[in-house]
Amino acid sequence: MTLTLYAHPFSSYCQKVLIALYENATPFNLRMMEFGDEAVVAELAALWPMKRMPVLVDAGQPIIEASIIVEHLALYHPGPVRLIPADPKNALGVRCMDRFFDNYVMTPMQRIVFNYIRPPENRDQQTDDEARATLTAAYRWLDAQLDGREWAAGDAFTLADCAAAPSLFYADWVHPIAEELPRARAYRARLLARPSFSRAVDEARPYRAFFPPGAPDRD
Ligand SMILES: N[C@@H](CCC(=O)N[C@@H](CS)C(=O)NCC(=O)O)C(=O)O
Repeated sequence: MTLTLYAHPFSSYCQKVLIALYENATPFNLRMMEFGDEAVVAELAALWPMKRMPVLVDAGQPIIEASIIVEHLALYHPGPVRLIPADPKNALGVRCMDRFFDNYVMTPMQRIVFNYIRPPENRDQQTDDEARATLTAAYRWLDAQLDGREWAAGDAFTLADCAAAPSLFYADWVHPIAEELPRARAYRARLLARPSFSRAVDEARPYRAFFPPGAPDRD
């Protein structure tokens, strides 16, 4: 078995897949998407013309989209940590939370960051306001969902937590989770203490200076 992951350790969607790989100690080769390395960008573009990372190559076949890569790993390279529950009804709940984190936490977080990357005269206050409003609502909803839950979809660590960890990590940097939402804040802290994510965070530490709006002096 040879798995190759096109990824960068600081990328939130790449971390989502790295967590899944680390959870089950799945062996893989990292094809590092180094800044400014045109050769690796050309390789990625040949695999996936959208040029988005991560892309997993399994036996010559490119697998795209972080959620689908985690599903692929659960199906073809399973390990002791079942990232997709065997019960289809429980799996639906996991996929619902995975969509929540991608659409309502990761996406607005990225909007704030991409808006910031623009030249100052092209930055758009409305984009920033709308993204922050989405994050505020998402945090509140999440806090209620987490009542009685250790992990995003229940008692077990799943795909939903792979999505939650990097999205909440970076979202809290650009738009902190309010103190009145203790369950959401404690959940983010639990994710940071999980060895798979703690490893991903440590591997990304050297790149913090590249976080466009500036990384806070904390995890
Ligand atoms: N829907 C994609 C999103 C992937 C994505 O946005 N990747 C970012 C890094 S976190 C990327 O490749 N950015 C490079 C670019 O935009 O050119 C997934 O779930 O994998």
